[in-house]
Amino acid sequence: MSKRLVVALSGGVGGAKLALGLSLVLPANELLVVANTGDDFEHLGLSISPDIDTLTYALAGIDNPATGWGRRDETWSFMDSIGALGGEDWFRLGDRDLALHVERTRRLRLGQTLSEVTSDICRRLGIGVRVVPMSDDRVRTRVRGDAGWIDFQDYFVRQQCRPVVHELAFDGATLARPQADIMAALRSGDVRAVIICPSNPFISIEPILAMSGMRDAIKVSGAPVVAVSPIIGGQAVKGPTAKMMGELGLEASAAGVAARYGDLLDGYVVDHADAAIGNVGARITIAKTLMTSLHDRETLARVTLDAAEALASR
Ligand code: FO1
Repeated sequence: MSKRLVVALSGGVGGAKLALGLSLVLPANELLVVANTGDDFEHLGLSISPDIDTLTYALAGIDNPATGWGRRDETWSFMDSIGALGGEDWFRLGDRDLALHVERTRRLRLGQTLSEVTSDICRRLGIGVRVVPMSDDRVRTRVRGDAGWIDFQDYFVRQQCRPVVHELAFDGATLARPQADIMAALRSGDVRAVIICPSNPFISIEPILAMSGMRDAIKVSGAPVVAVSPIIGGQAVKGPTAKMMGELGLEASAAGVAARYGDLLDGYVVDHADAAIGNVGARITIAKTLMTSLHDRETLARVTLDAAEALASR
């Protein structure tokens, strides 16, 4: 059996962009995307999984192109009304998006797992690629700022990443069981590449890697591990990555991110702006890593897969 499966780790908007690129260059049954669930939270009585939905909407082509999260062609009647009633309207839930959260919450309360719900929603949205939550157990990213520990979405959305980050924690990560299909895939011997998408390493990728057994399973897979830097020329493409790295006392650079992944990386794709990156303990590929068009997403996906191929055949 030739090694056929690509396993991608993704969170946030940047990860979803590359996941879409990979879905355009691979047969659907050869791509499994691991979705971060550390950003999940309960809000308005609903179970909300932002990184799963950002991925799902992008793969279904119904994502909001301006924000990268939520759906396109949205209406906001619910948000307007709940605001007028004095309810919480800081986390923007469009009317169409809201239906997904209500339905997912209903099914979870019936005892379905997050994976089962995600799989059915992907089927209904016509997505052939496997989108798998990193775990069906609860993992929650928390941020320690000057005022103490806060939930991730409170930090990221309600406070717009203003708090200085002194520490991050992934509550539940050491007890959470990595989702069984992911572990089966990694142990199958059929994985030809593990791709770490250009997501924020701390809030999107580390919760996945923090789960017991995940790093080992990736190493045991025998597949080359290739990450795409989420930082270009010292600036995060989107979100608080660079700010957070500075506050955590880390070098806010492509090299700083590689150092964070440590010995996990075999390959590292960085932008032309970071061509002088030097030795980071992984084989460097220089490419255009800013994805603004569909063509960019597809091209970067090919570059990343080619980098993995070159490593596999060394
Ligand atoms: N991000 C924001 O900056 N503001 C929002 O109001 C917001 C709403 C939202 C609703 C659904 C969803 O799936 C994602 C949403 N996000 C919003 C993005 C989300 O907070 C982040 O994408 C991830 O949690 C971090 O990557």
